[in-house]
Amino acid sequence: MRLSQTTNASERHGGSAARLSKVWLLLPAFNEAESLSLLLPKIKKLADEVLLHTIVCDDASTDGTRDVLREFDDELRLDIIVHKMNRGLGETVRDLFERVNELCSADDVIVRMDCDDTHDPAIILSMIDKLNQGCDVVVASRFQPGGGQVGVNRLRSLLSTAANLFMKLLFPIRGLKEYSCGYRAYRASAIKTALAVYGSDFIQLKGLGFSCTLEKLVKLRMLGARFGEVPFVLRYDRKLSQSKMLANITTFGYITLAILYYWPWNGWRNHYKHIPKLGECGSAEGAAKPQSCRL
Ligand SMILES: Nc1nc2c(ncn2[C@@H]2O[C@H](COP(=O)(O)OP(=O)(O)OP(=O)(O)O)[C@@H](O)[C@H]2O)c(=O)[nH]1
Ligand SMILES: [Mg+2]
Repeated sequence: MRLSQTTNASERHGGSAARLSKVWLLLPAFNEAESLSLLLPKIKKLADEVLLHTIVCDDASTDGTRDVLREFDDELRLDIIVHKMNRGLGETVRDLFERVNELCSADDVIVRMDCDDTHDPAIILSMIDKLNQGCDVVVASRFQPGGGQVGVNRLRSLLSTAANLFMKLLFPIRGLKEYSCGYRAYRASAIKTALAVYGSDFIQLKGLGFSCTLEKLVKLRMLGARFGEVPFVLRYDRKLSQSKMLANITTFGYITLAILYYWPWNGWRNHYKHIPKLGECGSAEGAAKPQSCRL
């Protein structure tokens, strides 16, 4: 049933959505009970269109997030990782990527999105199409024609534009304008290779706010990943939970990342110069074995 619906969805989206088979949705959640009860029904709708597996990491929420997840568990067959202590976004996303790496196949799709109901799951179909056009990473971008943001105040919008320009200057990536949005789709083969090559250093900046979002782009760029974007409207007007983004720590994290990358003595750009590029590790399944790709 689900597979045949995938075909219908793919027909509506130019016939290519089905080529990459399963979609693994990764949700980092910290005190998102209210938002999750609005978001999960939308994810349920998407599950009628594609073969979807959802993995949630509840990072020691105290607001009933777990109860909401339990409520939807039957319908969505959620895979839930529970942290006993709040560990922050970096460690949560690392755990999600490591879990999905164990479960997925190389020709699957991995999507990571926020749980705060500001990201619309419906655009995942166009992200898959873009992956099928040859990208390894597709970013939901406010800066593509048709994209934008609703309900973001001027100061925040200015800071976000400045941060994105800063990142673009320091880490120019072809095909990319949106650096700070965590809503992205990845070829599972790219994530398998990244984890094989970098190991637990794929996400190294764990205690530094949301800088791990930029770090993943930089590490995937060093692997020769191809990037693309699809237009995306950030619906900040729907945000019920408080923002957990600590601007000071995240800014400090961006600066730390730039220093680690450009550091003249064995900074990342030299240290990782000779790593195998995507597609050079044999099959992606082979790349998942650390020994075959170790530096
Ligand atoms: N597991 C975990 N998730 C977190 C933590 N902080 C934030 N998150 C989740 O990470 C996602 C991003 O957090 P948001 O507060 O939406 O941050 P943001 O989207 O960068 O910033 P906003 O623009 O304010 O929404 C959400 O799904 C949060 O629930 C944390 O400490 N642990
Ligand atoms: Mg958010």
